[in-house]
Amino acid sequence: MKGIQELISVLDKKRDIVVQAHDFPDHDAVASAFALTHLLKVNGLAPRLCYGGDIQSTSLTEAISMLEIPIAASRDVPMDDQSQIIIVDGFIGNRNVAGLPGEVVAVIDHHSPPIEPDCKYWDIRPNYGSCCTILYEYYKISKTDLPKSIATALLMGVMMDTAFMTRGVALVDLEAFTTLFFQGDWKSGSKLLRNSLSLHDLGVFREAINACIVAEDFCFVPIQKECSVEVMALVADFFLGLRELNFVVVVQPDRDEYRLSVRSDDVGRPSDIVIRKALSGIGSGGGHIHMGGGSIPRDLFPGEEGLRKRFLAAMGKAT
Ligand SMILES: [Mn+2]
Repeated sequence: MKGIQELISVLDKKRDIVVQAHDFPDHDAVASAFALTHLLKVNGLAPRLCYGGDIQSTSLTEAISMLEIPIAASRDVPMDDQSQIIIVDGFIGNRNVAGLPGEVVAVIDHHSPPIEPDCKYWDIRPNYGSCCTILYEYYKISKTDLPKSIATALLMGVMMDTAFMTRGVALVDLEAFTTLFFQGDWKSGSKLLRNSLSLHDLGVFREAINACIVAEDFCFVPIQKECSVEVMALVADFFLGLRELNFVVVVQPDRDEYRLSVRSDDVGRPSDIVIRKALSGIGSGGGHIHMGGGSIPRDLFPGEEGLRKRFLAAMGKAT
């Protein structure tokens, strides 16, 4: 089993260490980065903590201030070619998430990797429901005390990625959930997660309900309104909750690209495999069996109907 000591053994103590959550991070990514930073500090290192892109989620912004997580945008963290970057919860290839300077030395993730990482240390466990569960095990194995704020952050990450223990749950996620539930502040944590939406988001739902195209159990939802990654994910969850639907794709324009959120209730059509097939040659995507995401640059976008047909073909259905 890999763990914190194996990670530390590949780090150069004389060079900067930066723990980075993926672009437009979610609760799982920020909590994993927060927990890892503390664990490195306990071991005498002085890592900095950052994320790529922006934080678009209001509930995550609130969690960061409630738990006093010292995280900053990558662009505001001084980094040079000598910086050692550790990526958590979002490995997209052997380059930095936000394309910043520095060397990616380690990856800790629970998404199936697009390619085998080419770095000194990697610990990828695609069968885990959340990256926070991996960090929970790092604490457990190294017998490190979990401060309440970190236990709460990890608990929120586990609850978020497994949709409160209803998706992609491994036995170890249940163990992490049980332990963290009693060590963290589950009341504040779950309240924040359950209140992720606001009245401002209703317009997006209204548009999604009007625009969705259903073919058997597949629902394609093109949205024109700009919205956050989090709201898009909640729209996808909403449609998957409709009894007749087992596969959902939400697509939405965001500046110079189109973003996608995918959900599947069918292990025969894993989100990550279907999205990679559907976007082959025009974009990139990944994720897990039950949820996935991706993007297509605007100039390669095949149009809404073109994209819907690509998904139908990727699922082996006649178009
Ligand atoms: Mn995750």
